[in-house]
Amino acid sequence: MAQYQNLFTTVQATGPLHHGVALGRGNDPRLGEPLVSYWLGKLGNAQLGPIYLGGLGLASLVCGLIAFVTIGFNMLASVGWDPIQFVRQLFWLALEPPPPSYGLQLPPLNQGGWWLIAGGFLTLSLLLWWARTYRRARELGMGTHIAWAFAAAIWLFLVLGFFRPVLMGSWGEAVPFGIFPHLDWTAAFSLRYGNLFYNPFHALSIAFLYGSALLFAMHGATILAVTRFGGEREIEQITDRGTASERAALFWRWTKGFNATMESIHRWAWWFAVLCPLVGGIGILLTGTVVDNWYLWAIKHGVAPPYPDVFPLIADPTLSTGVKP
Ligand code: 07D
Ligand code: 07D
Repeated sequence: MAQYQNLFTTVQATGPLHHGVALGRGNDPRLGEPLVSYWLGKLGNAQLGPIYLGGLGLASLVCGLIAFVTIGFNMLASVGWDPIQFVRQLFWLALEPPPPSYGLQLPPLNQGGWWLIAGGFLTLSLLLWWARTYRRARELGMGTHIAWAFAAAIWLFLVLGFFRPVLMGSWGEAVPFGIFPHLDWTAAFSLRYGNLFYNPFHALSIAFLYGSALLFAMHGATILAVTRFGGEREIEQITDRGTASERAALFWRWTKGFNATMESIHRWAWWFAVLCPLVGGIGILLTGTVVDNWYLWAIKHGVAPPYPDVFPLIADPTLSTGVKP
């Protein structure tokens, strides 16, 4: 019997093109005529468009573009406006926040002023896009689960670039814009605060990150494995449990004793994904504000073993320099 092979093959069911449900008062018209793309159909739905842009979408894109162009031109200026060097060094280029000496003041444009402007527009763009996800879901009569999951990511973003710098009293605490520079910041942040591995919220965040990948793999695999019984029609299988969800449930009950349901698995996925940046943001907010050195914190709380007594007592190196962090 031929295997129902569905990992590399897709069933492309294309029906008549449609614009979607009618929109009520106060909505803009949707843009563009829908078209069908065979290659898009390989990834998802073959129908492209029409798209709902609306005021929020437009405003968000404009703000995002201003941020993007501000970052790009500052990077270009940093290589003397040489387009070749711009492309060659792109991954290493940065738009840095103001130096610590400015605190939370407004610095000159070339001393981090551009960074503040770009960050402001990027933040506006994200918040506007968030409002768009909220409003579009409402208009469709959906729950607002997507908007709240997105809000969890925006929370971490705001902690990194706004809440924590404000609490620390300096924009200089924030993350630079740039591909490798933001990784350098991440590594330096961990070192500065005594190794982020000892931050329990970082550990929790990692557990939710890895857990998200595991749940995603298990769920994707389970549903693909029962699509031959109609398992991908998840809603039908929730409200009227058919042979697909019976088999999926039995598989997991047999192999690990416990099974999620066709509905609860999505709750698991949502919480794991949301908790990753949510607890992560808590961990970052505590760093430097409440805890100055996670390694010493871990020793104090019996998480990490102290060095044997033969070594001199360890003090926080940042304190011994006389520089108040
Ligand atoms: C696959 C959805 C699509 C999104 C993509 C990213 C931009 C940046 C650059 C204008 C999963 C679009 C990229 C808009 C354009 C400029 C200058 C999402 C998918 C394809 N990081 N990070 C990346 C951001 C932070 C860290 C890649 C953003 C923190 C590490 C990409 C933010 C810390 C590594 C990127 C942000 C941190 C990365 C791939 C904001 C701690 C990598 C992202 C706004 C959390 C990886 C070279 C991806 C890499 C990577 C974007 C914040 C650590 C450039 C927009 C400060 C350790 N980060 N990041 O696929 O390859 O996400 O880096 O907060 O190893 Mg980062
Ligand atoms: C970045 C949320 C913001 C993004 C938004 C989207 C656009 C538009 C455009 C599509 C990702 C913006 C979108 C702009 C896109 C287009 C076109 C979410 C973001 C709003 N760590 N670490 C984490 C691991 C170490 C460090 C989290 C592992 C070292 C710092 C995660 C390891 C040091 C921070 C994680 C490891 C270090 C983190 C991120 C291993 C470096 C953070 C979760 C195995 C030497 C962040 C509490 C997330 C955090 C973070 C994983 C190691 C530093 C779980 C697996 C010890 C400074 N690390 N890490 O959801 O929350 O990010 O920490 O070694 O700030 Mg870490």
